[in-house]
Amino acid sequence: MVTKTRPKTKKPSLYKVLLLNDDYTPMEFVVYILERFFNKLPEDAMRIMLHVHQKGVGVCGVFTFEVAETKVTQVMNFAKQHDHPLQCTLEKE
Ligand code: TYC
Repeated sequence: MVTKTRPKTKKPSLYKVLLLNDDYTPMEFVVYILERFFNKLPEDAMRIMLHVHQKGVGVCGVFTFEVAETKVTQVMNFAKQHDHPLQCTLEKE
C-alpha cells in the first residue's frame, strides 16, 4: 500500500479584534476608526459601530496575532490622541 505523506503545516492561531462601547466616544469617531484601520466600507462601519453601541462589544476583524496586536495599538493610540476613552482589545478565536 502506498501512503502519501505531506509535510505537517500549522495554521496560525487567529485573534478577534474587539471594540468596546462607552458613553463618551462620538459615533462618527468610531465609524472613522473602522474605515481607517479596518478598511470597512462606510455602511459596514456604521453597522458595526451601532452593534457595539447596542450590544456593548463587537468584532472589527480577525487577524493573526501580530496584525491583531498592531491594530489594537493603533486604535488605542489614535483614541488617546483625540482624548476619547474608546477601548479596543483582542481575543483568541
Ligand atoms: N456609545 C457611544 C455614543 O453613544 C458610541 C460608541 C459606539 C462608542 C461604539 C464606542 O465602541 C464604541 N456616543
